[in-house]
Amino acid sequence: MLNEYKIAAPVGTALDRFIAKNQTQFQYATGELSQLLRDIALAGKIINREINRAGLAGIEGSFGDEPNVQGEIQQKLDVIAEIRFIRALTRGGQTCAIISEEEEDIIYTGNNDAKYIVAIDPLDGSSNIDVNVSVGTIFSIYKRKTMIGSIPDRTDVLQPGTEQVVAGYILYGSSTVLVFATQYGVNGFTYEPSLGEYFLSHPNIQIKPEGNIYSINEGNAFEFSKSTLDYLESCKKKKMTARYIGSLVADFHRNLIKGGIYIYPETIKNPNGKLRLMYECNPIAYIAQKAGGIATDGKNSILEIIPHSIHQRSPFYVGSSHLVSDAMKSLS
Ligand code: P6P
Repeated sequence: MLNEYKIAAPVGTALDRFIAKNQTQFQYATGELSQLLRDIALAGKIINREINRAGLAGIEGSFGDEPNVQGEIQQKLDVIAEIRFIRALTRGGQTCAIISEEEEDIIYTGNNDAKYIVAIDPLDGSSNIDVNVSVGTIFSIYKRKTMIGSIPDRTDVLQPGTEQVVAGYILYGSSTVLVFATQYGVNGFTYEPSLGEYFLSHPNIQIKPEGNIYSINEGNAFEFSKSTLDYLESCKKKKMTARYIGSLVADFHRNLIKGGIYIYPETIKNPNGKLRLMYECNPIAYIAQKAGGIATDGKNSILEIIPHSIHQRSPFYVGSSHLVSDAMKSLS
C-alpha cells in the first residue's frame, strides 16, 4: 500500500481554518476581528499580484512629483496599495476608522457600528519595487474607545501600542508571507498563489535572545550620536554581520527568524527618528514583544509611548532581547 502521504501530502493549515480553530485568540470572539483579518489578507493577495507584475503593467515608478504628507514622492504602487486596503477595510464593514501613511488625517469608513480601528502602512519600502527588492504592508488593529454607533475620533486612533489587539505585516519577498501577532503569540503564513490561500508555515514564532546581525543605514553615520557610533563599533568588534535591505519589513523579518537587531536612531536630518510610531514602530514592536523580543525608542518601550499625532516619528531599536538590552546600556 503506497504511503498516502507520499502521493497526497496534506497542504497544511489554511489561514481561515487557523482563525476558526483559534477563535479565542481573537478577542470578543464574535467573528468581527476574524473577518477584519481576512479582509486584510485578501487585499494582500491583490497587492501581491500587482507587485509581481508591476514591470508588465506599467505601474512601476512614481505617481507624480507631488510629495505626500511624509514629504516623500509617492510611487504608483503606494497609491494602488492605499486604494486596495482602504476599499477592502471599508467594504469589509469591520473598521470604523483608518490612519494611513498615505493620508494626512483620519479616514472615516462610515461603518460607525464597527468595533475596530486600523493603522496601516499600505506599502512600506516602495522605493525598492523598481529594483525588485522586498517590500511590505504593516498594520495594527485596535478596538475603538468611543461608543459603537458614534462617529470615531482621535481618541480612537491615537492609542498606545499596548492597546493593539492584532499587529502584523505582509512581506512581498521571495515568497509572500503574512505574519501576525495576537496576545497569544506570533504565527506566519506563506501564500500559495496557485491555490490563492495562505498556509501556516511559521507556527508560534519566537525570536532568539541573541543574534549575529545588526541592521542600520551606516550611510547616516556622520549624523549618529557618539553612543550610537560606540554601539556600532562594539558590534564590529563582536564580528557581527551587517545586513540592511532598506525595507523595514524585510529587515525585521530576517531578524525575527534568525535573531538580530534593527536600528533607526535619531539623526540630524530626523531628530525624532525617521520611522512612524503608529503604523511602523508599534505593529513591529508588538510582534517583536509577543515573539520574546524587545522594542524601544532608545530609552523607553515603544508600546508605552502615548501618541500625540498620527504621523509622529520615533527612534527605533527592535529585535533580540539581549541585543536590544545591550544597545540600551550603551546608549544610557
Ligand atoms: P533609509 C522605507 O522608506 C522605510 O520607512 C523603512 O521601510 C526602511 O527601513 C527605512 O525607511 C529606510 O530608510 O533612510 O535607510 O533609506
